[in-house]
Amino acid sequence: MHALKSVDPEIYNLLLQESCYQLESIRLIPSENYCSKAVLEASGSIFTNKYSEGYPGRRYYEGQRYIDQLETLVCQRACALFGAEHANVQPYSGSPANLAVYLALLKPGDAIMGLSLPHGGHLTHGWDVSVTGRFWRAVRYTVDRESGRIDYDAVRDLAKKEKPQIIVAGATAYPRTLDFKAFGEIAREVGAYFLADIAHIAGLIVGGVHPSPIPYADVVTTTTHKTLRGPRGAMIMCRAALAEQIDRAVFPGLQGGPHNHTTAAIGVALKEASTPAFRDYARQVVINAKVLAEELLARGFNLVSGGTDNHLILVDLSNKSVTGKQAAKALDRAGIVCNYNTVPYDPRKPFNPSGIRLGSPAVTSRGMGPSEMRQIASWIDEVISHIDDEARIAKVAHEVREMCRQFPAPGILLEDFEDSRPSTQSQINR
Ligand code: DSN
Repeated sequence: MHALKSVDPEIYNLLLQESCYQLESIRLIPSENYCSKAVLEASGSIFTNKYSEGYPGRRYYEGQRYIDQLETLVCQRACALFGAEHANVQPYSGSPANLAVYLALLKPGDAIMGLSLPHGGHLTHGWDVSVTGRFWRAVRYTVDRESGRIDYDAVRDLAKKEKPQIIVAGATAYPRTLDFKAFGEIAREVGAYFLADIAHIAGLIVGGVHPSPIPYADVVTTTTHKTLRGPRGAMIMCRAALAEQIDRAVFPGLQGGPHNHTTAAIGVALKEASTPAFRDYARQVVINAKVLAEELLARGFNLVSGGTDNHLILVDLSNKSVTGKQAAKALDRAGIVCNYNTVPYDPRKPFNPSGIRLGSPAVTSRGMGPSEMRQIASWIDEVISHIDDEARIAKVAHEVREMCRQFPAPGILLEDFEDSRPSTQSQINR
């Protein structure tokens, strides 16, 4: 980090502080993770210097002898890992990937049917404030009020009534296994395309602990930085028959030049995700989430759907006399980072909802296991039960830092910085 330090000490210092923060806190935001040093090296590489609008062998710029090889290799890795017929690795992130699918397959005003955002869906599955709910007609399915789960008969009835042109299966806050086969059948029954947005669970799918949508979906989108543990980016996979439409929608339909440094880093992540060690990782993510869920249940926390099948837990704090925002902020002061989140049928507003969302991908990447999950549940309970007791929260923060020191975070080496380790509590801006 010599060059960064001498050219821009302010950014260097923020990077150092963020590195310490990521090292010394328990990161439970389920969409976050730690990517490897190798992924970071590819992401921070000189591939960023090159423009390459177009696709391998069909570019609008010369000088593509290595970039063409790079993109071809990464697409091949994606197809091999997921069993897809075609992959496009150019989308800048998950939202543009989903937009590209709609641009490719829908006309303005067609209907997108997706899981309602407050029930665990995503903005780009047809929510009002998103372009996807403005340029297209949004049809929203929900989870069942009692079970907290998707009711596939209700989804089928809604699809038959509304006749959407595309049905989206995918979520940001749904703790249960998605039945992609059922979604595929419903889409076929009503003549809709089926898009599976697997952003949250891509790593679980390639790790063999969540069923794959590939046999059932026309198109699959995913981000690459969540359970897949790659750089911030996205991919679209589809049947060969849709390849040309999808590719034309990404470029020139929506985007200009691909971010080749990101393509390279996605390639590294896909290689890492194809190893037996990654399958072990995915299995452990699910085990850790289950243990954390059980420990929270034992402490009187209400979990949406009663538990989890995947990497994610949605806690409804209505019985705890704290809001999601109060809880998330107090936990952050204790060094436990999560996000406040609406729960299905939440009477509160999204900016101060009733829930918090927790996930196990990042802590599992650090090698934490069931005994650490038990400890984390105990700290969460302690903080939420003593939300106004700053001394108690500071005590937990100290214990959290002590535990974090025993678990190195992939990709973060303080030796990369010239400065000695800052005395964290004073320098980390919590
Ligand atoms: N913002 C992501 C999440 O936190 O789930 C989804 O895109």
